[in-house]
Amino acid sequence: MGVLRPPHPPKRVPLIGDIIGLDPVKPMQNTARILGEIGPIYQRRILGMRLTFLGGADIAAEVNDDATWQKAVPRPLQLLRPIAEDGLFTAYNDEPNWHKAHAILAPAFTQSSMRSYHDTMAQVVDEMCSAWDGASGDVDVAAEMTKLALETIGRCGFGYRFDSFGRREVDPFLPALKDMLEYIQAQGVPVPGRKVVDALTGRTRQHQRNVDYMFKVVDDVIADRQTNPHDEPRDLLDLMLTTKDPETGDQLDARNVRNQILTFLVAGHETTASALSFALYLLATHPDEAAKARAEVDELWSTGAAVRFEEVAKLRTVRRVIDETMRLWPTSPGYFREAKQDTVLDGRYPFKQGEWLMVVLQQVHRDPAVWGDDADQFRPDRFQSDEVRARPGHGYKPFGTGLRACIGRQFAYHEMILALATILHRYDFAADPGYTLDVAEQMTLKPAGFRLSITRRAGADASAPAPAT
Ligand code: MNH
Repeated sequence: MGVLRPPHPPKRVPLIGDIIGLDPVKPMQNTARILGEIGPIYQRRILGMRLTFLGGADIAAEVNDDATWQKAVPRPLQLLRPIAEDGLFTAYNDEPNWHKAHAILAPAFTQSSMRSYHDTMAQVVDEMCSAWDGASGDVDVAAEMTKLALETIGRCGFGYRFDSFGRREVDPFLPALKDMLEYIQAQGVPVPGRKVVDALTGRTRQHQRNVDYMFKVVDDVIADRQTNPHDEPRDLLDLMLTTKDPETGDQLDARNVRNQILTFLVAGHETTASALSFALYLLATHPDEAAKARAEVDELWSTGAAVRFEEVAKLRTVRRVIDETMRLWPTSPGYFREAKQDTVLDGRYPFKQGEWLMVVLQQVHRDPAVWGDDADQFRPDRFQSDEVRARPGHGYKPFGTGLRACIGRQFAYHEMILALATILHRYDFAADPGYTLDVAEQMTLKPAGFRLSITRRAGADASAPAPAT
C-alpha cells in the first residue's frame, strides 16, 4: 500500500502541483476557506515541496504535543532572521540564546510584573484619549491602536518614547517597519527575476535603509540606557543588560540584546494593536455587547477615579470581549510545528522527522465540534467560566502553544483590557454603517480602512494620569 497523503485542493497541475487557487494578497483567509471546504487537513504539493495546513481542534491537539512536535521556523519565519536573528521569536529550538533569553526575560512577564507597567500603560491610553478629544469625531482605528501599542511596548519595555500622540506625523520607525515587513513578505512569494527588478527600482536599497534606520533606533535605545543606567532593574532592557542566566551564569551578548529589542518592538505591538482594532469593530457592530461591557466598566469606575492595577483583573466582561475577539480573528493567524521524530498524524498520515505544517487558528477557533453551530457568531459569553470548563482547551490557542508560546500574553491582556475599558468608559462610538469588514494580511490580520466615530460621554473622566516617570 502506498503512503497515505492528506487531501489536496482540486485542480492539481501535472508536474508543478497545487498552484491553482493561491491568494498572494489574503493567503491565510484563503487557506481558512479551503480548510472549511476540504476538512481539518489539506496539503499543497508544489514542485515536490509539501505545505500542510490544519484547521480542526482535535488534529491540532496532536501537533500541540511538545513530546512529538515542536515549533518550526520554516521559510516564512526564516525571512525575518536577517532582522531578528536569534531573538526569542525567530530562534531555532536548539539555539542556546533562546534558553538564555527565555530564562532572563520570563520573570518580566508574570501577572505580578504587570504591576510595574500599569501606570505607564494607563498614561499612554490617556495620551491617546487626549489626542482624540482634540481632534474631530472620527478615528482611523488600526492606525490609532498601532500607535498605542508601539508607544506602550516602547516605554514599558525600554523607556523609549516614540511620542506617538504628541505630534502629527507618526514616528519614522512605523513606516520603516511596515515597508520592511512588506518587502520581506514579498520575498516569500517566488517571482522569477524579482532580485533584479528590486535592485533596478531601488527597492532593495530602500529596504536596507529601513533596516539601518531600525537598527539605529535600537542602538540608540541601548546606548541611552548604558549612559543613564537605573539603580535597579525596572524594565526589559534593564533585565537584558544586567541579569545573568541562572543556568549558565552568562548575560545576553550585545548583538542578542539588539535582536531581542527589535523582536519585542515588532512582536509586542502589531498583534496587540490588531486585536484591539478587531475588538472595537466587533463592539461597534454589536451594540448590545458593547452596552454590557460598558456597564461593567461604569460600575467599577463610577467615581471617575484612576484605573488601579487591581481593577483590571475585575473587568471580566471586557476580558471576555477580548477572548472572543481573538477567537474569531486571531491576529497571529497561525503557527508552525515540525515532527521531532517520524510519526503518524490522525492515525493515518505519516510525517518524517523535521517535516512541518501550519495550524490555521481561524479554522481551529471556529471548529463546530468545539464551538457549536454558532461558531461564526460574536458571543463573548462563550468565555464564561462554566462554558470554558465544558470545552476542551485545545480549541483555543491565540497565543500559540507549548514551550514557544507567546511570552507577552499577560502583557497583551493587561494592555488590551485597560485600553478597551478606558475607551468604553469615555466614549460612545459607532461604526460607519457603510463599512464592510475587510481583513488585511501583513504577517498579522487586521481590519483595514475601519473608522470609528466617537462622542465623549457626559461625566466620564479619563483614567487619571499616572505620575510622570
Ligand atoms: Mn506574542 C510568540 C501571539 C502579544 C512577544 N505570540 C507568539 C506566538 C503567538 C503570539 C501565536 C507563537 C508563535 C509561534 O509559535 O511561532 N502575541 C500574540 C498575540 C498577541 C501577542 C495574539 C496580542 C494579542 N507577543 C505579544 C506581546 C509581546 C509578545 C505584547 C511582547 C511584549 N510573542 C512574543 C515573543 C514570542 C511570541 C517574544 C516568541 C516566544 C518564544 O518563542 O520564546
